[in-house]
Amino acid sequence: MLLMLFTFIAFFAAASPRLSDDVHCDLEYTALKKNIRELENKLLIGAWRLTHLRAHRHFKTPSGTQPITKPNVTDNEHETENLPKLPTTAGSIIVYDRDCSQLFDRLRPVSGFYRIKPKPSVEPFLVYCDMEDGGGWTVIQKRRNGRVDFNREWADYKDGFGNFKLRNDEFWLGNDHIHSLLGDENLMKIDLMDWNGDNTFALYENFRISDEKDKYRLHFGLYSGKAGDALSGGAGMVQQWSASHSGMQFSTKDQDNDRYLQGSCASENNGGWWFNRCHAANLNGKFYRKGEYKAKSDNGVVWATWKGFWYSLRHTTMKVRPRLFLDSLGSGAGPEE
Ligand SMILES: [Ca+2]
Repeated sequence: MLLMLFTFIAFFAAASPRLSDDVHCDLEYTALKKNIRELENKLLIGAWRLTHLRAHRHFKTPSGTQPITKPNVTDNEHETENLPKLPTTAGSIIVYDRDCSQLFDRLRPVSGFYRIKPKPSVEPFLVYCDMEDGGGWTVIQKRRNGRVDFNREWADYKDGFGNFKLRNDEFWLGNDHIHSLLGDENLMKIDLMDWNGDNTFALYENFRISDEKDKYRLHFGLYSGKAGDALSGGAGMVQQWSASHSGMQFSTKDQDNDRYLQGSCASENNGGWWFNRCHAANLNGKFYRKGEYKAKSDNGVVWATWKGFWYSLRHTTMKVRPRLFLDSLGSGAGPEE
């Protein structure tokens, strides 16, 4: 019995350093692999951003003053072919961020266009990340200058349209992309600017849309902010009955899913939106180059609780990030009870 015990102890003493060496080695190998993957990611994103900046002439040569410019290239002629595409093949070392908030947490990059992959089943796609205003915002809609026509059909609103290269490019991210991006616990911020340069905003908790089968029906939670709760249709019960966007399906000029039986809100209002009968907010409306406008219907870029139905806004941004984003950074509020 003693002999057996002795043999066992001797065996264990001989084997255990080996075992712990192996485990240690494995751990080191895994950590090293993770480090390499992170560095490779940083390098690729850095190289991509550099080329992106250079292509848009914000890049300065090391000698200092002369930005790199290309002859005969205007802002409207985008140079997508020069931008290296981040790899999208399965098994590639690139691990895409879920959204701009995750990218912000990881790398603190500047605002710009980045590829994200909100869900494993979704192909990566390009989004504008607003890394200011607290950072980590994924932008789903932007109006700036009226260069992009928003009076489009279902397929365009489904897939997304506009330009995805310059800081002030206008776009709709696409209902499929928006659907894949919006989890339950998010915060949607809508930034608005009028033609005097005055700004305001609206915040909605848990903004989300259903999938195409349900015509991208709109859901949102609590409102806060200064622009007024136009998505709920305004102050009065009557307005809310006809203009609340809560629970409405998406409509475009070729797919009328609104509650206006006599006609098509999307056709009258020149854009795709979650129309009721018809709206108190339509950020995809027609872009007028002054604030106040006259037309047969209130078809401007409208946020009625701020400027009324007959004022078309100059800048709009719809952007989203996880609701608990600030807490993950350490907002100073301490842990939730
Ligand atoms: Ca209708």
